[in-house]
Amino acid sequence: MSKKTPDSAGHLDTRGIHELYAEDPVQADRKLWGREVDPESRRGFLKRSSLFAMASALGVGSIPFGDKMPGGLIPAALANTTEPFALEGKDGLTVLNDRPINAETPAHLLDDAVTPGSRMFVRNNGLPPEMASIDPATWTLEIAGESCEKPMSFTITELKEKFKHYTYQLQIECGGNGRSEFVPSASGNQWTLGAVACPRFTGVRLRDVLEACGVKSDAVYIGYYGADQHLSRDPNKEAISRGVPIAKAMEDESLIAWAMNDEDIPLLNGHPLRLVCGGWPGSVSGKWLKKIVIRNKVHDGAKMSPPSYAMPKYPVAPGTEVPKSDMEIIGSMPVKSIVTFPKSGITHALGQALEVRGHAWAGDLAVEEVYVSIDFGATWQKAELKAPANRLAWQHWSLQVEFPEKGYYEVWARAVDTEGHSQPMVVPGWNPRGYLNNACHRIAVQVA
Ligand SMILES: Nc1nc2c(c(=O)[nH]1)N[C@H]1C(S)=C(S)[C@@H](COP(=O)(O)O)O[C@H]1N2
Ligand SMILES: [Mo]
Repeated sequence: MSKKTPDSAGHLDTRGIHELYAEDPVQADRKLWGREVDPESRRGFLKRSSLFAMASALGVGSIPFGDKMPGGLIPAALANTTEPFALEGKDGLTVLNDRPINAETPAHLLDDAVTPGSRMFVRNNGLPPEMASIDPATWTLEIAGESCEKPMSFTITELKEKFKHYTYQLQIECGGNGRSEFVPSASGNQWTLGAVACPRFTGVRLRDVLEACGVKSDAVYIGYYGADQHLSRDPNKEAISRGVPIAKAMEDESLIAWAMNDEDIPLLNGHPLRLVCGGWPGSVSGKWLKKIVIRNKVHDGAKMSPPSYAMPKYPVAPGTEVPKSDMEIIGSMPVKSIVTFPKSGITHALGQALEVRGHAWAGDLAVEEVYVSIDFGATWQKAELKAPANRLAWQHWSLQVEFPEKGYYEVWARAVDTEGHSQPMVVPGWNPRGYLNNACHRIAVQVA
């Protein structure tokens, strides 16, 4: 971050928000909320008996559905400030870490139907290649591995000439999106809601390229390698090298892409070539793609083995230590939605309907229904839901919401997938690394 300065040993300050809280809660509040917060409210002072205290802390007259507000809930209104930060080519992202660079997009900046490059989150495990070192004209992609019949190498021009081009809008969400809400906290980037995007990618089908190189009958997985470096700069170590089962790799929508929204892919998002396997944890969509291996076993690259990108096979109590042998690799992501309009914290005039809208997605599945509540989940109204642009694209939903009287409201959104799974209203299954939090997003609206 621009304001950070190295300490005497030359280390940048990349402490997470939890460490900051332990050290200096007032500073941490300023960082998280953009202002000082009453220590009581920080702890979640919101017992029903203190609704009056809460209303005054929020600077509102009343909370019409306060009797339905769950005890201990921290009001969404306290979480609506985000500090913009300048990251080249990005606009308004919140930076969570600068070594490696990790930045998420505030929900209200994800309002576009197709996410522009400037608003696509960045999740780096290592050090990206420098722009000056990338020459798309000489960049090569190698296809190899023990289950590849004819290992080959292609330039980007060859990929473009030899294979048919496809364009799909594909949803990518980091497996750790929402991690910040787990208690006890899980280590890693404290993503809130914005490690998700749905740009339009153009490239060739992974399947077509793999088949041109011959997929042996014993193939079960593919793995990728990118041109980024391990944080240690040790050339023998990979920052990350993950992959997907062969069936996912062979899907129509699994792409080797060179363009995003009809332009070069932004450097931080994988220029000049990346893999895109929508609907799965973003970590399977390798950036700065140099090599793909066809494997006769589950790929064993960096961050492929539990606890990385893995969940306990059974529900565990918060804080439990889970043996690696009891964890399984995450596949399709769960159903989820966000409210992208209005921005949390707005004031709205009583008597006028408010258009509330956002996106919803469901991993490999589609979203069947989206519901909205303005009374802390006591009742739900069905939103209008559009079909996806194509399979694995997010879907847009909207609803005209009317408020019965003045006061503080929260608008909650809840999506249900085509197999009937609903988003939970509270943070679901705690897990050691804080993955798959698909709890309902809620925004604060003051009706005056
Ligand atoms: N080579 C490489 N590919 C990578 C990563 C990385 O650090 N290096 N991060 C992965 C993770 S964890 C995610 S969530 C997505 C994020 O894609 P984005 O940074 O373009 O948003 O890229 C994936 N692909
Ligand atoms: Mo990720």
